[in-house]
Amino acid sequence: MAKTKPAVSRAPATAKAAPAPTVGAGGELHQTAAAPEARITTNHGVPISDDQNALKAGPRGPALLEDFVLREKIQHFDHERIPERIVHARGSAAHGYFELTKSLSRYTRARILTEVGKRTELFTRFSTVAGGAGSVDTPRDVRGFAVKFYTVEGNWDLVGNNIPVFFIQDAIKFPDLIHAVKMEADRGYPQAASAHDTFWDFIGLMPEATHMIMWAMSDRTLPRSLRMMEGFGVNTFRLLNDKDEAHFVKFHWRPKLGTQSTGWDEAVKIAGADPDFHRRDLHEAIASGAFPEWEFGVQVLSQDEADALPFDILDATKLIPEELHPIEVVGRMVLDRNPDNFFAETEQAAFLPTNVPPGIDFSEDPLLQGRLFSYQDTQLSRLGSVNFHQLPINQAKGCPFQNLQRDGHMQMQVPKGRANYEPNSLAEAGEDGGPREDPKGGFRTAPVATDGTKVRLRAESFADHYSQARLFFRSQTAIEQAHLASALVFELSKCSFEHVRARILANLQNVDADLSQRVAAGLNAELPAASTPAAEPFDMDASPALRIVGKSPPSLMGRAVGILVTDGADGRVVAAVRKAAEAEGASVKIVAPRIGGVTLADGKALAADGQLAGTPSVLFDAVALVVSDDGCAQLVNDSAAIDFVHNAFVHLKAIGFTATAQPLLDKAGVAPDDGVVALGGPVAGWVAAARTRQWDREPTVRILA
Ligand code: HDE
Repeated sequence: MAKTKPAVSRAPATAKAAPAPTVGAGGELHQTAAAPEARITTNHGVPISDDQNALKAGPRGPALLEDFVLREKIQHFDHERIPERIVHARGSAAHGYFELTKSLSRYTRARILTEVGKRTELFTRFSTVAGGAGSVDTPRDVRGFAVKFYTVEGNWDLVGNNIPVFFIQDAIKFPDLIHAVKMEADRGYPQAASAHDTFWDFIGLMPEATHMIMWAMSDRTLPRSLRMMEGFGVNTFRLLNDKDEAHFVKFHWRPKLGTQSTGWDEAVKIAGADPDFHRRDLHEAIASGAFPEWEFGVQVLSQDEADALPFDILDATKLIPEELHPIEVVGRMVLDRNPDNFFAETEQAAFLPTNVPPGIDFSEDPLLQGRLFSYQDTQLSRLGSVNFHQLPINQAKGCPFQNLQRDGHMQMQVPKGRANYEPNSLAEAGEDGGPREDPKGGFRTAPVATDGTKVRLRAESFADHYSQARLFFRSQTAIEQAHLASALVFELSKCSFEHVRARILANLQNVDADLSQRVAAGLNAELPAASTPAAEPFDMDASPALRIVGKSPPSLMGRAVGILVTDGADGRVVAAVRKAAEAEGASVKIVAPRIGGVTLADGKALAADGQLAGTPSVLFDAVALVVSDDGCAQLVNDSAAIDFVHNAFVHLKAIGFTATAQPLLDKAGVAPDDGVVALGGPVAGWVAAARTRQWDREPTVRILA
């Protein structure tokens, strides 16, 4: 028998709007709607009187089939999931706008690129590639950077990555690449990791991937924040002006916060501490009004300029060094609004490289050509209907969209009249004849001459697989080269096939002798002879633009600072650190042994943003230790506190400390250096150290290849 409990009333979430909830006979909480418009209904609008109990034959009896309220609710729940994206399943997105600052009317008639000052609404989704939708945010992986501009001439989807080149040259190899990198077919692991047999087996046999591998093994694949990533259209597109004159174009995004990365050990630990690290960071930044911003740039080339390059502009494994052909900044993107609903917007967003407004066109890049088919096609199984363009997030919001396509699953529009074909002469009978072609304003393809014999061949001009891999490696700073070599050692150490490791080393010999020697030494392997390249690599002038180190602005803008406090801490030091960090645009979090916060030396309470064990220092760019003698005496016996300090040190972060924190520094193995700064007086020294990583410390805390 159900027990009868006395009725209790609890404060409802919206105290004014709804009356107090009551507890029913079974102890369940009933929240009653105050007004008809607030009441819960079935999907068909029938008001529901009891959403706590299924209809049963007696209180202890079986449920009745008649209960349409129960059936509808459970059935909808059973079908809540849709297939995740085949690649780029894990993603985070935001709304924002694009503003053109310089007209490209010489090259294009696309209004989004010619109307200076006009703001165009957009939706941008960032993603990892290999992991499933529930995987972590910080694996070593390429990041997707997909922007949907709702232009007045239809949607333009610029579906790019945070790396300007790609693994393969021809779309027909894409399923193989993705099968090789994703979890292995028989065992279902590893999740979101390239460090395994099948990936490196494939890569060793695909020398064209070598340039991309340089990028993938660099710190570019460990972004500190989605707000701190560059973006690239990767494929070569065309711009087409009023006279139908065509130019090649490469698209670029440059983050205002600079390009910044974490270290590998840090990324691994972040994955445990906060699997949603990037998603949370983006959401919190936008919610706090710190709107991420990117410059939008183009490299525009005539056919002659493209022909003069020492590589083929149609080959997506090549970039155009900006020292060779500058990037012209012509606009900016600001992300200023979080999605209201993750599923309806971020999950249902469908990006299509085929979405281009008049004035933008494709090149013959064979990778791009395959993409032009794939994205539309994949939505049919992912979103389940040819009408996915009618979902609010995918609609062409900047302009009307209408044609004579009809019906299909989930048709949400109600087309009027009889005109569902054309040509028609219904107008002559006084009826609506429907929409018509616009030969002048409509999309036109660049009138590019083309002829050729049907062949399955790779162009000779695609044969050089190593020159740009070499360019990338040799353009890096010594720190970045060491990270890249170490990443190769790490990944290949997870590859159990000796013959695959040898093949990769043989390929690396064609990139750079020093690199291949360092990797071989890191594997304790013999260095094999170089593999025979399809085309002899050549040396190019170094491109400093390909580095990350030195590219972030000299401030704490967009970074996170953690202050570890205990009871009895000096509140003046906490306030000084907070003020200095916030003045430079950092976000500050107080970390305390208990979530209820601490009582400072002056008796005042200080609230905590995070509890020590759940808020490790990997979540911050710089830390400060403001503790009392007693507090420190306790922390030296707490591994969470020791790890907090130790990891901040080995992850090359600035550590500010009050003299009272010295025992904790000692226990955590912190040796004094320029980044370990006493917080006795002014905190300017700590701020200066916190603006960058302590690269000089690295050789003392890590053995790199
Ligand atoms: Fe994609 N890619 N891709 N890709 N891609 C998809 O489309 C594909 C490629 C990129 O946030 C899929 O809607 C083929 C290059 C991003 O929703 C799929 C080829 C670049 C996203 C697909 C490529 C990208 C995708 C999976 C080789 C950088 C996520 C779900 C010819 C320029 C977009 C979907 C989002 C997603 C196919 C290569 C970027 C399967 C066949 C090169 C950012 O259609």
